[in-house]
Amino acid sequence: MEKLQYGIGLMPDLSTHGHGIDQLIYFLHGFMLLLFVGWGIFLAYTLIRFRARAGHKANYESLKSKLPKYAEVAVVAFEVFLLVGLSMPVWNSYKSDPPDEKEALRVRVVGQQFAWYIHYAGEDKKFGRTDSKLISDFNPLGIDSKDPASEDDFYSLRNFNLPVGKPIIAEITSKDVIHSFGVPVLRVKQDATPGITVPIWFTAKETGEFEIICSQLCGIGHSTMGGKVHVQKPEDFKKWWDEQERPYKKSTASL
Ligand SMILES: [Cu+2]
Repeated sequence: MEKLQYGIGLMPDLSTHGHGIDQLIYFLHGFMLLLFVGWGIFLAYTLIRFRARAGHKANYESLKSKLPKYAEVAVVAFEVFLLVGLSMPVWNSYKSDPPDEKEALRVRVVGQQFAWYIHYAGEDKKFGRTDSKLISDFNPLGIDSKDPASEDDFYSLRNFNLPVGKPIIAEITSKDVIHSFGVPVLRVKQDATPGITVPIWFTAKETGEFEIICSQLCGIGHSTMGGKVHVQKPEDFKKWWDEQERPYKKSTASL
């Protein structure tokens, strides 16, 4: 794994869907830079041109009447262009292209103050039933051990292992307050809201260890609500997967 270079600009994009998002961010920042420079020059001009001089009185009225009406219309039109012309196509191309369910690895990502749990469905690809009433220190996700689908389920805390090149569908939710699941290098950011599950998807292009952050101020420990994405080669991921303990597995001895 090469060390990531964090220089000027965006973090490296290691996702397959991030290109349009990056282009939009660069365009908007370029545009804001233009505005900043333009207004800066205008401010400097007015400071010099209308500086206090003996015999001159301040005039508060004249600018009001001189601002042409079409300037306001132009601002609104440009904002509509940004939204409809640039943002919406990027959003649409991402949201209208979910990966094939059969191909993808589906996980649940559950936020809580102040950590992320990753719930894997196991070989049956079915998540065991969850119920908030079953949540305890020993069962942080409230997984119902009586549901047969939970037998091969397992979860990890703060560590999200996934295979490189495989589409991932992550169902984002929260146990307590609103968090936001963010993985900057995978161009992933989604609010985690209690009672609501929102699926997102992405495919990692390179192996490595990358940061998970909470992108929504969620309480006193918000800044510590991190984690790691471990993008692994398929064979390494398989090895990791096989090594995971299945806490809800009924031991054959008790049957
Ligand atoms: Cu949070």
